[in-house]
Formats: sequence, C-alpha cells, structure tokens
Amino acid sequence: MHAWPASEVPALPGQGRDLRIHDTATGGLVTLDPGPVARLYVCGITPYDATHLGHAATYNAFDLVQRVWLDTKRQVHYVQNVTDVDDPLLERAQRDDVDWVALAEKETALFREDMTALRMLPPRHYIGAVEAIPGIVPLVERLRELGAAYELEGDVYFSVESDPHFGQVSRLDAAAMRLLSAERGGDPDRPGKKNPLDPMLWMAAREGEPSWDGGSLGRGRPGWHIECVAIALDHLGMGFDVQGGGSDLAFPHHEMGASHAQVLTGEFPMAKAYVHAGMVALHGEKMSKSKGNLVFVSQLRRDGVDPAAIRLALLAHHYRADWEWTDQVLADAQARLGRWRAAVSRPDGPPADALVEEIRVALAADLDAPAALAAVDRWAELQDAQGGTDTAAPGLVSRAVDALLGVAL
Ligand code: 5CA
Ligand code: ZN
Repeated sequence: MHAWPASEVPALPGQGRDLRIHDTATGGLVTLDPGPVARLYVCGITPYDATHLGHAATYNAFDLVQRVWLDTKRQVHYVQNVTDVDDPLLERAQRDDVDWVALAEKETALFREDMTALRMLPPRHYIGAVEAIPGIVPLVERLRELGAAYELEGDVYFSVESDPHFGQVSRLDAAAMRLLSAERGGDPDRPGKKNPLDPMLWMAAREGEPSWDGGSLGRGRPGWHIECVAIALDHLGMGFDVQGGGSDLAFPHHEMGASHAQVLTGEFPMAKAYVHAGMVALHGEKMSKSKGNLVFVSQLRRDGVDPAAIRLALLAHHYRADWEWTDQVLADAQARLGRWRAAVSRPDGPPADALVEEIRVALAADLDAPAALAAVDRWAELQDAQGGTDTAAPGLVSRAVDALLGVAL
C-alpha cells in the first residue's frame, strides 16, 4: 500500500551523533552502529479506530530515531506494517455492521493524514497483512518442515521450544508470559497445545470470516507475529538495526516474532535492538481502543489544534516513560510553540551553534527529547530577555527544530 508524503528534512551544519538507545533484550543502553543504510521496522496500527495520542507518541519515538540517523548522513530504510486483518478489526466491523475492508481502509487513510500532519517521516515500504499473505504462507510451511510448527484442529501453531533463544527479548518469566499471552491476543488455555504460550501461525478458515488460500496449510488467515516477520524479512532481512513499538508489544509480539525469524533463518538476533515506547494514559488508564478512553489526533486537528503543538506535547515526555495525557499537557505545548515561534521570527538573535549541539547530544542519549526542548527553551528565553546580533541564528534554530524534532516553526 502507499504510505504518506515525506516532509523535507533540512541538512544541518556540523556532525550528527551516533544513537545510544535502550534495548529491551539486553535491558540497557546500546550504541547502534548501522551501516550507510540504517534498517528500521516499526509495528504499524491495527486499523479499526482512529490514531490516538498513544499511537502518535510511539511513532514519534521512532521518527526521532530516523532523524538522528539522517543527521549522521545515513539513509534510513524504514518499514511499517498495517495489521489489516485480525480479530479486533473483524470484531469491530461486526459490532458496527460495516464491511471490515472498508473499515480498515478508512482508518488507514485517517492514520496517513495524521502522520502527515504530525510530520512523521513515512516508511519506504508500507505493507498490509493481507498483501503479505503470499509471503507468509511459505514461511509457515517452512516452520512446519523444520519441526517448529504443529497442527491443532486445522490451525497451525509455532512451538516456542524450538527456539533456544526464546525469552531473550522480553526476559520475562513463564508466569508473567502466560498472563500477558492471555491479555494480548494469545490463547494459553486452549487444550491440546504443546506449550500454553505457543502462538498461532495460521488460523484455519472460520465460518463467516475472510480467508485466503494457504497452499498446503489450507484456507485461512495469518497469525499476528508471523505477519511482521514476513514483512521484515522480505524488506529488511535478518539482523536489522531496530524493531520498534510500544512496550505492550515486547511480549508476546516481538518475542514471538524474533523466535519465528530465528528458527526460520538459523540466525540470531532478528533485530540488533528492540526498542519500546512507554504507554500514554488517559484518566489513569492506558489509552486503548478496546477500553475507549481515547483522545484522537484527528479530533484535535478538527478542533483547530496546531499539529506542531501536538508534536511538542509528545516530545515533552521521554519516550520510555509512561505518562498521562491532560488538557494541561496540550496547553503547555501550545504556549511553548508560541514562545518558540516568536523567538525565531526575529531577524537576529543569540548564536545557536551550541544549541544545535545540545539538541544532538540530548537525542543521541536515548532520545532525550525533554532535554532537547529545555535547550531550545533556554535559547528562546535568552532571545526574549536580551536578543542578539547573529542574523543566522533564528533560521538555524528553526531548521534544527524541524530536522531533529519534526516541528515546523
Ligand atoms: N498492529 C499491531 C502491531 S503489528 C498493533 O499493536 N497495532 S495497535 O494499533 O494496537 O498499536 C499500534 C502501536 O501503538 C503499537 O506500537 C502499540 O504498542 C502502540 N500503542 C498502542 N496503545 C498505546 C498507548 N496507549 N501508548 C503508547 N503506545 C501505544
Ligand atoms: Zn508488529
């Protein structure tokens, strides 16, 4: 499928910095050393409802990863999926008595608009689960040949015991895994499974549900984790630099995906770093489509909120923190945007080379966007208090804020 238009990323003077980032699999910071083309896979939406601030916060984190890499003069090969067939999408379509294809298309279109408005850089490949099915089927067949998959009443399951590295992404114990598996799309209590954690690779066709030709697997539809593996391996190959998503994807989604890929290829690991963003809450609970406690990006835009202010509201929180969306968070971001715009609209100001360096240092240190904002705040305060004579400074600040933070002043 097509992605969305790219906003331009201005080139900055001086030298970008290599990114150090928190890797869930090692539990600490790693210095990434991508080649000239950095490879990034970020899990996309399941399009049964509009983009909320939680989604936007997670995509903001990985947009920063790209901007840091671009600043080091690397290219970025970025891939994102759309889970355009899955249980929650089919359930919502049935509940609302709408066609599931139309629902997915509508919400994906809205997501593209939201991403464009927020100046999130688009993926080079934006791939739907449905269009990936011809690539998924042979992978499931191969896992079966390798003895890593088995059948249960027509459905095909992955055997987690086939991967010696299973557990190394999330590093959770069996009890925690079992709990999360039940919460996040797994079926640990289904009788007949070899291990309660085993995830489905291929679901045999169910009455009244869409299904596709699965070759020797029979008609059905793909499991969730193998979808992302097929897309990532097809477009990036093994050993890509970062797999990203919200912290709710560490287990089971990224754990299972890593295992599928590692058994399929005999290589380890699938991604050099597993990077997870914190959860955004509303009224004390994680924003989630299933609970319905949501603030939508599109609703804020309809209300006339400047997307640059939404973006600044996201950037005011460290990507790994869990945080709460409130009206105050937005009001603070709007006020900051106003101060910054006023500061860069003057013909001269205090020198800004040191500020560019400060933003680079902050982002390279595990994407510390709040520290980057604080540095810009200091420059804007100085501009407001005493001004300056550097005629290049306001332009440099607005280019740096655009290139590194994705905010158009
Ligand atoms: N389609 C799958 C990934 S393959 C999926 O999880 N879709 S999603 O629409 O449920 O979520 C899309 C992304 O937003 C995921 O990375 C998820 O971790 C993230 N996300 C969902 N809710 C929140 C939240 N409240 N705060 C932060 N990130 C969130
Ligand atoms: Zn995914």
